[in-house]
Amino acid sequence: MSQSKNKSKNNKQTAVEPTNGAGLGANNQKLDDLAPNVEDSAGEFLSTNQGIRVNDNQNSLKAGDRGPTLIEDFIFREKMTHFDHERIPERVVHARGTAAHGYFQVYESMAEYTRAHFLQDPSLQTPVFVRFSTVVGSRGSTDLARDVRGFAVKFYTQEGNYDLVGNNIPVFFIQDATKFPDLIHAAKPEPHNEIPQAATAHDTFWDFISLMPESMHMIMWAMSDRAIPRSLRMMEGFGVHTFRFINARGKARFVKFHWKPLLGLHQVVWDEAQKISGKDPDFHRRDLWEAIENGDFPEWELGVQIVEEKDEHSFPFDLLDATKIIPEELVPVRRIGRLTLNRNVENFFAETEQVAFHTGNIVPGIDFTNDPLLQGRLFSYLDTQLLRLGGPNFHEIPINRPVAPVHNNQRDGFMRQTINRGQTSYDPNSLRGGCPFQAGVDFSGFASYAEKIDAQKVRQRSASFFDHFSQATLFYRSQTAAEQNHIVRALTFELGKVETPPIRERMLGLLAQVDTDLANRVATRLGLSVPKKLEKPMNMSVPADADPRKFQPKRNGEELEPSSALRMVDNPNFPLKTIKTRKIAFLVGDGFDEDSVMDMKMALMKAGAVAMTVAPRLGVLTGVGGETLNADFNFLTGASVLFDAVYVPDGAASVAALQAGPEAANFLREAYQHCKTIAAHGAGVQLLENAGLGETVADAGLIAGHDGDARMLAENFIVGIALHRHWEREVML
Ligand code: HDE
Repeated sequence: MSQSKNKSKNNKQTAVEPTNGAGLGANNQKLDDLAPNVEDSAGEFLSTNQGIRVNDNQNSLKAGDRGPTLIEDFIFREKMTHFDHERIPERVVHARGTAAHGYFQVYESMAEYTRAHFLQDPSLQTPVFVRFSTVVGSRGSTDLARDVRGFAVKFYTQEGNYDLVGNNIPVFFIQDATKFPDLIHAAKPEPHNEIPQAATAHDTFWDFISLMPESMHMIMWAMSDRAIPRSLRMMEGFGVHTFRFINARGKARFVKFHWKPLLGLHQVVWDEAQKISGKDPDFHRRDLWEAIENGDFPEWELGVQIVEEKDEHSFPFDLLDATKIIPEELVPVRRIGRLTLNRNVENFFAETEQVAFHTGNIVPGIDFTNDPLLQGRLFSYLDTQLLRLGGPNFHEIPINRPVAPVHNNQRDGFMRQTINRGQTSYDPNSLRGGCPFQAGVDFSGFASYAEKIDAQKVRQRSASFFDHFSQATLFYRSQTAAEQNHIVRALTFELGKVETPPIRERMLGLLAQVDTDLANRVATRLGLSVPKKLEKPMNMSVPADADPRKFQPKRNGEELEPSSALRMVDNPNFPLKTIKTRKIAFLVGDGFDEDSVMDMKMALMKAGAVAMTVAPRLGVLTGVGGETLNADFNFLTGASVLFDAVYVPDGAASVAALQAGPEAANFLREAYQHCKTIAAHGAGVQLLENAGLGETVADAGLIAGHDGDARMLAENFIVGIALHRHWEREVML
């Protein structure tokens, strides 16, 4: 579909073909800005940090060749001191992450809604830096943990930096920022033994959750396949909070932000996620890196849900409550622009590790709301950077530096880079003609939205926040049968790892409020029954002098219609079925049939997929006609969980070589168990049968071509892969 079609004003969801970044200009202002800071030692002498050329980088200076090292050795001391100080504190949450550069372009002017400069002109490409992350694990933890993914976007706009610091799940666990340290302490490894790493499947997390019914909507999302994406390139992003758009006339509207991936929404299965964590803990990081290196630039469309101010109270939930979505059926998501990631970082530490996002980085035309979670974040992000990046000048670090000019009277502090000229560093001044001067609104000066507030100062939560279950139920009931089964399995896994029985029981009590069938299915697997009556009030997150019974969740009474936009399988927002960038394993040994390999490979490549060979050994393989092929993996390095689909080409000798050990059959069985598409050609069909996947297993994702050429087989194979998974294989709990 062409971009121009997408420019139409209607709100209908469309399938937009990925563009591979076509039309991208080289004029990325942020990359130009970074260029002077890039160091390249090619062809250069080794030197100290003072520029002294080093003659011997192999031996420290000693008193005699067997003598003690001399303190005079300034070269050794500088090298070692720098090394000793190489680490900075990892992020307290979202420590594990990966990032890339790119650009954003709006489809048509959004002037009617916002005066933000980067949303006015469809020909303007705004540089961005995007960091994806998991929340709970340490910096070196696995990518495939069951977790929320961070989706943080820094727009380097002409009016200064705008950060949209979102997640891949549109709601959050808690309603008030003051509960965030409790939530994170409960989720992180337990403090006495620092176990488990990057996992919520332990007592403290579920203890906390079981006492906080407001988390149930988020729990449904976190236990769904949203928390185990196939790729960072295949997940949605959300701003979560309700923000404000303000136009040039000062008219404000509420807005929620969405990112819609053009490659669709895809997941792995939990058994696969756990195995990938062992086989390749960098799976998502590698996937993003390789896609960008290969020119398969990931893309998302920015979507907005806009609500008129007069409609603020017309929903059965509160727009300020971050545990709620606005169902797309109530307010459609309008797609207004496109984000393309087209360049990997030069240096992980300098860019990905040092980038500092802050919800408070906004530009004129965008403003906050009173969402109490957002309000707390506005304090936290700046505060955390002061410690993590060592002082108040972290905005000068190249990756954080805006492309808009910075002039103010802030001075000094650790690591100050800017050399501020002049006698004055205060305002007002006359000695410097009043410079730097304030900017009027017409000159992009930021003026906060003048929201009317007339209230008492209270520590209180609005009663409009008390419906904790309606949307949890909505989410669960909007899933396909296979996806519901995954939620049952995930809860069974997580609660099965909980060692304190009352916590499991309390959770079953809460799950029963979401959906009784869900609670019963989990209870059966835990060998428990759903408690008939709850011993204590459900909500234990109440002030000291309050009566907990007054804080019980209330359903608003309206049953919400299931929303197909909430599921990953058959989600109508992602009608495009593509196999672009999918990795297909070819199981091959010496004696393979050349046509059977090449025909399939060409067909897959034409469809944008990547074919890789997995063989009993590495090195050069020779086909039956004498042609050669390089093995990309052997069975130790190339597990089935690292691929989207498997193909066994023709060639009697090749199949015999694969059958010499159990690995190839195991590979196929595992791919089958994970509901992947499998195809075999000619003699390759024998291998399927030996793996117990013969014709007795009737399945659309199991494609056997006894004869004929591989090109014909390829058509069915490609259709099968584009379906992503064959959920009819799912074993229901
Ligand atoms: Fe964050 N969060 N957060 N968060 N968050 C941080 O900031 C915090 C929340 C999110 O790639 C920290 O620089 C509080 C919601 C992302 O560098 C810290 C609360 C959402 C990232 C912090 C929340 C997010 C962070 C840690 C509750 C989705 C990674 C390091 C009020 C809308 C950004 C840092 C990156 C990081 C605080 C809740 C997203 C401590 C207090 C809701 C994507 O400041």
